[in-house]
Amino acid sequence: MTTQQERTLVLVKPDGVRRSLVGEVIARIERKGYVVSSLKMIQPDRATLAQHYAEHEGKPFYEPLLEFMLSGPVVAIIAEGNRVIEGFRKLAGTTDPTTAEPGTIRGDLARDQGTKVVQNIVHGSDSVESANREISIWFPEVAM
Ligand code: IDP
Ligand code: MG
Repeated sequence: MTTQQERTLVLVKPDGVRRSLVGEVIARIERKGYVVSSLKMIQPDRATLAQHYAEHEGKPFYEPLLEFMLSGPVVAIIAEGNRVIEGFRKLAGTTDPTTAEPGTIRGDLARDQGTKVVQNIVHGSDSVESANREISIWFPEVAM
């Protein structure tokens, strides 16, 4: 690789890890042609999650979201490729798994659980700025 490709931060959330969907998520990233360049399983602490979800502080689902994300390990992934930020968001599907398109991770693998927070298997950065910020939170050891 001669040029620095775009990077995104993907999390397999605790529901995805509990349901043994880590391999499924990675396979979809790789089959699309993106490259997994960093990978780790972590039990996140509250401070890390508060940083990661800072934009949602104060929203009704914020506390349930943090509780859910604290409920088990997550797998953090850096995926690389041209337009990977947009591309992974398309692979993931829309936030609500009930209406996420079949063929997407959320559309194929998740459904409404009747909980206060939507459990939807994955997180993916939504912009270059978010990706840089989130990669530095989850992978402080990886150089930007
Ligand atoms: P995204 O993950 O599709 O980017 P965001 O709006 O950034 O969606 O929300 C972060 C996460 O918070 C979602 O993935 C979902 O788990 C949860 N969430 C978002 N909106 C709601 C809601 O209206 N009710 C319950 N949970 C929500
Ligand atoms: Mg988001």
